[in-house]
Amino acid sequence: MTELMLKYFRDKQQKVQSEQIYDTQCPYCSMQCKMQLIEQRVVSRKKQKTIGKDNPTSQGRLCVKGMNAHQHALHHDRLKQPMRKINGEFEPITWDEAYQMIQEQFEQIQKEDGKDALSVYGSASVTNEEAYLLGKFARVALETKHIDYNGRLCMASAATGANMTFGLDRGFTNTLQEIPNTRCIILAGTNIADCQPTIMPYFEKAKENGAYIIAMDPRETGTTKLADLHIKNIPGTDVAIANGVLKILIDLDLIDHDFIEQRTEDFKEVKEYIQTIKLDDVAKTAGVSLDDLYQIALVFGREPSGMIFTARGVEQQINGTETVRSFLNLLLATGKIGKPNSGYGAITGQGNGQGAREHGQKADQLPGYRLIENPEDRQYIADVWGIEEQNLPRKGVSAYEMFEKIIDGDITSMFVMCSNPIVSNPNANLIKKALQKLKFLVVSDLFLSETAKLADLVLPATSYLEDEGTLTNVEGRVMLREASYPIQGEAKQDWEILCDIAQKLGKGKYFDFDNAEGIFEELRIASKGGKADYSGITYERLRQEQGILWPCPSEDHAGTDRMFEDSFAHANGKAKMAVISYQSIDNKPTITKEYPLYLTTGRVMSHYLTGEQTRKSPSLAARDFEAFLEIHPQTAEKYGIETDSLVRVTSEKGWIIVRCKLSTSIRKDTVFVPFHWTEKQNVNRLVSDQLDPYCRMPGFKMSVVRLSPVH
Ligand SMILES: Nc1nc2c(c(=O)[nH]1)N[C@H]1C(S)=C(S)[C@@H](COP(=O)(O)OP(=O)(O)OC[C@H]3O[C@@H](n4cnc5c(=O)[nH]c(N)nc54)[C@H](O)[C@@H]3O)O[C@H]1N2
Ligand SMILES: Nc1nc2c(c(=O)[nH]1)N[C@H]1C(S)=C(S)[C@@H](COP(=O)(O)OP(=O)(O)OC[C@H]3O[C@@H](n4cnc5c(=O)[nH]c(N)nc54)[C@H](O)[C@@H]3O)O[C@H]1N2
Ligand code: SF4
Ligand SMILES: [Mo]
Repeated sequence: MTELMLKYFRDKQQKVQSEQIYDTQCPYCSMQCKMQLIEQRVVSRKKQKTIGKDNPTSQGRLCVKGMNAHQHALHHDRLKQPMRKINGEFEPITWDEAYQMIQEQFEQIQKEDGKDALSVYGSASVTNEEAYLLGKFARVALETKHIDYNGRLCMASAATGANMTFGLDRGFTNTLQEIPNTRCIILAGTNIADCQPTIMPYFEKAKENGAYIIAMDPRETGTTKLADLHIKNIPGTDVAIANGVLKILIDLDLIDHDFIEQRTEDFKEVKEYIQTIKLDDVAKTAGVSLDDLYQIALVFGREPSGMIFTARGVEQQINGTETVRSFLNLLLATGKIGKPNSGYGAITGQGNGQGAREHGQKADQLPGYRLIENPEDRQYIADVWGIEEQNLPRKGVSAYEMFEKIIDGDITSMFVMCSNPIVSNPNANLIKKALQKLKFLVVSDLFLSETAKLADLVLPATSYLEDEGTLTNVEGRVMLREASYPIQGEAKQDWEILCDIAQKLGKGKYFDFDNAEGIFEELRIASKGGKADYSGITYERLRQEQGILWPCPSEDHAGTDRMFEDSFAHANGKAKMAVISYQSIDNKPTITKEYPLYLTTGRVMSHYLTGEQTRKSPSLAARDFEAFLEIHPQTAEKYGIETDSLVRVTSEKGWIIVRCKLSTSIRKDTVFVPFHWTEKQNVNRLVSDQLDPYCRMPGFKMSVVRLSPVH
């Protein structure tokens, strides 16, 4: 070998030796793409990049957010020590001091204001183990009924709609592998192209195979571009469309009589109501054409298979539950569920949007999708936890309602884990007031978020790179996220923080865990026999089988790829259709002279939720560095608004100032603002406090506003 060759091999070997590979999973959306962080040490500097890793769901693909996720996780702004606020300034303290402070404050508040004065606000971005433990922490360590989580703002209406209709809620009733073979797809209020980009090839393949795709959205998006038919309806009118389509299906006898007879109930009442509605009125209400309604009905009714997907566009409405149910009526009437290539998907949002809604973070819920007001469920979980059933608190209130309770003085302290409610809740001005009013606010986060800034105590949590655990993806597939990256500073895993606090409060024996797997072993038992049964799943199986779809009731059970093949989950095995009126929706916002435009809100590809993480990532922030208002050029002209100028947007609840982006892709009566920015750009200052009566979901997708130029 020549000296030159030797040098080449020496260099190569050195490079390999200084290259570390960490297996992980994207911290963002519900696709939970598997990926690897590759870290190279070049002289004394570290260089990182993230690449995709093969798996059954994302098949090695990554979107721009996943590729750049390490930029926020390794950002120098990461919290590295607990911090206490003294005279308005944060100062670092030790964990022991932090725990001491929590103990003193919590005990004092319990004494002064009662146990239910403590509250817990959780998240669907944490692992199943942490979501499970947080529910137990609230009920067993703090003994409060007040716990809810950010998923209330996300999946609540889809979950309630599916539970009411099918008796069970798993986001997608099938596997993604079936999508390419379906013949007709309705995408209602979902922008998968920007929000779950790595899912797109399944739909593109379906289209290649000849499927007819219908998208409903007041705006043109990457997703509507894929569609054969784009229904550009007025925000909040999707029930009218679903009802109109059902009327045509019934009138033209494009329904599946056998399926309706054998597998559903209440069709008769639905038919009676539907026969009273007028298609002209439906079309006018929704701002769409009769031809479009016929086209949807003819294709969906005639094709042998079909799927309906909904997401937040139709779900984040004050009639979100009913909207979901009106679409499920279409599936049931045409018998397009419980068989190959047909089914329903409520496209999950957050990384663990599915799992975190099953194991007890919700105000009315216990692990395994059990109910806190059901005597048998209470007894079962009390036994698993080793407490008396009568000591298990009762049902609390939803996420936004906890803030109302703070204003009322019923709640005086809050523990927030992995959420930024001041940016993500409706009526953000009230949220700020509420958080400021608390006697003691503790926030565990990666960064000093806008919410954390208001805290009395901030706890540094670990990121996805450092925190092992399971998450349940968009398919209902439980996946194990490996995490071996060295923990930064003194940050701790969220589950470890909960165990430590419980210990300090004298409840250590209920929280005696050394690792995430130990918590998962208890979760398996707690979910056994419940609707979301994880009892057959083990870490070892997850490693070998690359994820398992629940329910999985025993270790020799393969998991459940397709739901409802033989029966639905209600006691009589039937699905319940529902009479859903589009005409009388209480308190529905309507445009007036004072507020002449509809406002809808949502996302852009490069940012995630409240932006706390993606705004830290230079590659992502560079793509969209400020909020904007998408507005039709003719509407802009009407209100004297020039392109790229600043505009004040005002609703009954507040105002914001954002820059205008003129675009013909949006309806003329509607404007759109993404919600990834804070303070004066926080669009949730405009969103009202009305909630869906069934699931307490806010109406993020429809407000009414007026615009004025800022000079
Ligand atoms: N890039 C990115 N991806 C994400 C997220 C993110 O923040 N950024 N968040 C994740 C999470 S938690 C979630 S929940 C999902 C959300 O995923 P989506 O629900 O797909 O996202 P949104 O942008 O909120 O809303 C989808 C579409 O609904 C439309 N829409 C608004 N009002 C209406 C209406 O009344 N009717 C109809 N038919 N459509 C309407 C909007 O114009 C928008 O294009 O995305 C996940 N993925
Ligand atoms: N107007 C409007 N508002 C909306 C929506 C909308 O469409 N329009 N969508 C709603 C939806 S669907 C959702 S899901 C909510 C989301 O709302 P939020 O939950 O408030 O959003 P995030 O930005 O995910 O907040 C997560 C916080 O936790 C931190 N964090 C990240 N990982 C970890 C971790 O592992 N541990 C800890 N302790 N902290 C961590 C992040 O830095 C961040 O500050 O917003 C809702 N709000
Ligand atoms: S944001 Fe979603 S689609 Fe993009 S890499 Fe992460 S998990 Fe995958
Ligand atoms: Mo979400």
